[in-house]
Amino acid sequence: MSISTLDKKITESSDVETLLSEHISRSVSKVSDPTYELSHALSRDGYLKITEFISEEVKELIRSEAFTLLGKMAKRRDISIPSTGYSPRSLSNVRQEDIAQHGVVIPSVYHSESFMRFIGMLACEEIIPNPWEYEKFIINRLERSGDTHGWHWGDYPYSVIWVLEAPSIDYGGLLQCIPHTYWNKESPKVEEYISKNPIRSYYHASGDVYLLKSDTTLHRVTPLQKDATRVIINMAWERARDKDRKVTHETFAFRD
Ligand SMILES: O=C(O)CCC(=O)C(=O)O
Ligand SMILES: [Fe+2]
Repeated sequence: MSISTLDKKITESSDVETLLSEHISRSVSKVSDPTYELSHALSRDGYLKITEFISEEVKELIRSEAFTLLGKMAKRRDISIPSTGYSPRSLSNVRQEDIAQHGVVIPSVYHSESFMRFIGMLACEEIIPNPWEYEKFIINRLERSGDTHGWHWGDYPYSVIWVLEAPSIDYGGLLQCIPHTYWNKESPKVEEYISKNPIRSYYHASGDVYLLKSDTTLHRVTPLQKDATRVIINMAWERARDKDRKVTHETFAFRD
């Protein structure tokens, strides 16, 4: 089935739900010990690649919606953020409220029961949609030489990053992570963490999807070495047990 046919067919979130849940069930059943092979790796590294658990149809639907939204609503940002040690954000993005208003597939995947259950299974705790609307999802595009999403932590514990398009490894745009680090928003000590800890670097190709323990994993996307396009969607969830906690939003400057 072509994507445009699929696009027309998917008018209800129940269709996305079925595509997601069938593929997740099939692929999880092939893992002999999910707790050991997946959850343990996530808690050790703060990172887990989950590409194989996501259906190709869902990836294509997400990709086509994201590129349509980018074409109409991308906003360029060139700022640095004090609460993350003045690290840079040099990229374009589509805001949560534009995705929520004009998108169908991205909000449906975000709210999918089977997808949240799957992420909760990997995290070994129940997750819920973020109580704060504006950090539920965002589309980010690096596009010029030097573009980067600088060092930061997430306000919420679990993020899934869908890499929709990425250049080859020699262009840069790598994810770098320092797991088991903690964000003090008044004194982030980013340079100290970088200088005192091993940094893991991960390359992602177009179509890769990964889960990040983003509140306790200091991370960034390295600068592009040349003009190129790297597009991701970030979806973020809260822990069910923290549904009433107070969260401040210092990085909103690049989401408004
Ligand atoms: O682009 C990536 O791979 C990471 C994105 C990210 O860290 C974020 O959106 O907060
Ligand atoms: Fe992040």
